[in-house]
Amino acid sequence: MKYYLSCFAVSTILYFTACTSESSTDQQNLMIAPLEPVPSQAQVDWHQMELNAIIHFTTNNFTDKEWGYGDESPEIFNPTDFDAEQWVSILKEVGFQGVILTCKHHDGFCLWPSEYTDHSVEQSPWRNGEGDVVGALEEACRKHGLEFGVYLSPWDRNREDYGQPSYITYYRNQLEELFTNYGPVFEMWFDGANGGDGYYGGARETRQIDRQTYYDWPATLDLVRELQPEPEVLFFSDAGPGVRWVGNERGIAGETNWNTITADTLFAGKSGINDLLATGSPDGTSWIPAEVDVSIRPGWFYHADEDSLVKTPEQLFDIYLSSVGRGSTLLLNIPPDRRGLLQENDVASLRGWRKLLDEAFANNLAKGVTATADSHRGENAEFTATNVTDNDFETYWATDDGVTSGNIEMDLGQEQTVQYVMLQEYIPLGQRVSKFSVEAWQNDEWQTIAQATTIGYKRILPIDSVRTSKIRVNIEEAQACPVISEVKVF
Ligand code: FUL
Ligand code: CA
Repeated sequence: MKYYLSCFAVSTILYFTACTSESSTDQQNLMIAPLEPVPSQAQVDWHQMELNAIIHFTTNNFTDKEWGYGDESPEIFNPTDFDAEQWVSILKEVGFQGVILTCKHHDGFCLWPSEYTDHSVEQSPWRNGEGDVVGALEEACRKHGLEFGVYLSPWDRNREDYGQPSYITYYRNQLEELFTNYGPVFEMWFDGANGGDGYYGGARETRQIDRQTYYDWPATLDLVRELQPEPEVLFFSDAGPGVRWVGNERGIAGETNWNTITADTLFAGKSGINDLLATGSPDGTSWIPAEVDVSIRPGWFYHADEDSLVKTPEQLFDIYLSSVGRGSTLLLNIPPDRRGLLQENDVASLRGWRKLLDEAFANNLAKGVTATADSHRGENAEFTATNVTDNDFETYWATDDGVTSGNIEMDLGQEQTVQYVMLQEYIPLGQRVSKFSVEAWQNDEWQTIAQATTIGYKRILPIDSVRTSKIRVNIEEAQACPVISEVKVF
């Protein structure tokens, strides 16, 4: 009896041990290895913001210029009804998550009372020299729950010492002021325009700097990282390292849009560089997603004669499709007018645009429907196709390692008119899909209604109004097993 008991005990222990070790091996096999490079948490958060605004405001408002020469007197800066709360409340209302301000544009005029120069709001009649645009906007952002970002032009046409080492110290001192007094900053914009003619303290001449060496960017970025260790600041420039320029100012990301790129391939003057910025490269060594910066008006700054040229809600909607709809974040410029308010036409366009977005994407016809796939990872419930219709980015359908194609079918329950299909890859594990198509069930067979390459954080495919009861997504090619968070149908 004793013998049997102990035998039972031993075998039970062995049995449980075997089970546990077997299931942990299973778990290990099911775990999806990230496809490097992958985004940092700050980059994932940035992708999820989708819509950010940039505000261009300075003495240019009062001279009607796009690039101030640097000899503008601070006396001319005098908005009559400045109200940063008006900006932020409207931006929030229409869906922006963050706002970046030109704290200093190429003309050198500072929108905050910098202790390192007199060329600032402090010398202006606005609020008797007591005003602070940066502070007012930052405060309004915090109050309304928007992220705050800064643009500080490296090129400075006002500074006498632009081109010399002392200017770099000046530039860094100003970054320190901004990050210390107005942080945390979610994104820092380093503009690519550099050198040329300017006032330069009265010299009125043309100055060239060596773009590769003059600013010593690595040291400047390290300084900023020290000033703000947490949360991570995303640095925007032509080549990142946080976010890259998309290569045009028309609001258009590449139809193929990899978040990955090899930064070394991006040096000024290389031909085809703008195309590369728009598409990225599938074998890029860093995660540096493209940001689509574009202005709601022809210019970046406000000009009364452009009041009739504000982009229409329909134009903004198209820009949304070619930016957010191609896996980028949109950075839309809205310049306040001479009063210091967002102008009525811009506000009307923004609201009209929001209405179009809400109408187009209000009703996800695939929400909660049963989805089936030709296979799913380990035949494990954690990776079933139904994960793509649960409206949760964190749950996904995935295939086994080595399986780089597959399809997901969604039964919409009844005939519906489909105008957009939206897909999302679970980018924390890397960007994978390089070719896919969408089919609709029509006249008892599958008809291809869209074909595309990359997905990334979000891909929206406009469909020519199709009536169908079933949609099938075919992942045709991927760099590793596809990991799809969501498929939505509108
Ligand atoms: C460019 C600048 O030269 C424009 O004035 C504007 O600030 C735009 C966003 O970036 O490089
Ligand atoms: Ca999901």
